[in-house]
Amino acid sequence: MLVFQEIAEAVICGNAKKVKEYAERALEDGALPQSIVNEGLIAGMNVVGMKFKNNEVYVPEVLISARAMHAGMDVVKPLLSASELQDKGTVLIGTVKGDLHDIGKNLVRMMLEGAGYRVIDLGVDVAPEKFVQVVQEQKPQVVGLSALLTTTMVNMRSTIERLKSYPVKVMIGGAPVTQKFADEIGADAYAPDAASAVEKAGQLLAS
Ligand code: B12
Repeated sequence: MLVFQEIAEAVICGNAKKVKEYAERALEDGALPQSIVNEGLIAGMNVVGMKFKNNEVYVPEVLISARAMHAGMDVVKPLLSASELQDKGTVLIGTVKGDLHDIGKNLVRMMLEGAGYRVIDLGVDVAPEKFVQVVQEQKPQVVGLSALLTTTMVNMRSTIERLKSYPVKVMIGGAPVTQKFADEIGADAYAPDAASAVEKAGQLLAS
């Protein structure tokens, strides 16, 4: 659909007003909320991520694009959550200690909510003790850890170690994370993107 490309381009340009407008138009035209997220918002943010990596854009542009992406998220989020109302299980999610990146984690949360999971989001810079405390209180079946920095990936290991004595499955993700690293630190699952995170959560809950 052409409108997905328009959404992605508006995210890349950081035009929040246009992202909102195109997302609303896409919905009116019958596009699925998940497709707007995957083919428009995430696709656009991926390009921004690549441009940042290649020094073609800098931090302010990235933040402006992230804000534009959130404007689109605000349009589709109520529909994603309402699309499947059944409670499939609870996932506790957060970005690990020392790490402030939350765009990908928020996408994973929204996709999980859209797929019918109850999600408790602890935000960013979450200490291992905090994960443990909320696991004790809320008894989620799955914990999702996000890290975008090679320097904070180690905090996934310490969080998993502390969660070992609780009946939860841990799923990890974030740009520098790999299946190999997940195996090394004893994570139950790894997913490279938000759509596969939903799949993996389903597998963990079924196992
Ligand atoms: C946006 C961004 C920022 C923003 C963050 C805004 C925010 N609210 O998140 C700001 C400007 C604040 C920022 C700051 C910094 N950043 Co930064 N940032 C990025 C950037 C450009 C994009 C990240 C992003 O949002 N990608 C888009 C999302 C959709 O992708 P994603 O996060 O990978 O998420 C997907 C998957 O990984 C997966 N996933 C994510 N989480 C989870 C969790 C689970 C459970 C699962 C299953 C899956 C999953 O699903 C997601 C959706 O598909 C990346 C470059 C890049 N290409 O990744 C650098 C990058 C991550 N940043 C980097 C750096 C160095 C920093 C700073 C240290 C810079 C500085 N010198 O101050 C600070 C660190 C601050 C801190 N303490 O965290 C480096 C990291 C290098 C490294 N190897 O460690 C990168 C790679 C840029 C680079 N090439 O140098 N950053």
